[in-house]
Amino acid sequence: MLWPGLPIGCFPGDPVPRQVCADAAVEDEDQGIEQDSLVTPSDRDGDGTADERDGCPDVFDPSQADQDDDGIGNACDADLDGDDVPNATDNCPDAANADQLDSDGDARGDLCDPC
Ligand SMILES: [Ca+2]
Ligand SMILES: [Ca+2]
Ligand SMILES: [Ca+2]
Ligand SMILES: [Ca+2]
Repeated sequence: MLWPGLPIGCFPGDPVPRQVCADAAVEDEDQGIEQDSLVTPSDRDGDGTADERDGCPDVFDPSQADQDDDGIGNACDADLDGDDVPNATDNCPDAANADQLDSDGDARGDLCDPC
């Protein structure tokens, strides 16, 4: 028998530590009401990194990779390489080249153009 809202296995008499089941029940009842955020930092995307330290609090990115170290994780950074040119128009989205130099005009910046 399953109890709605509780992790599978959370029912009276089961071997899951009682605290795990109790926490799950509390979260379900509170529905986001600020209450024990100091005790249990919220982790909206459930990637194991608390929102306040999560480079992308709404994107599941357990690696927390942040190429340009700007505090915005790669998974949600509109400018991965931090050269102030948005990924969509950056001719080297993974290499900082604010000048966008493209000597041979093939739409790939010199910095990341193999030929
Ligand atoms: Ca995240
Ligand atoms: Ca970043
Ligand atoms: Ca860029
Ligand atoms: Ca670039």
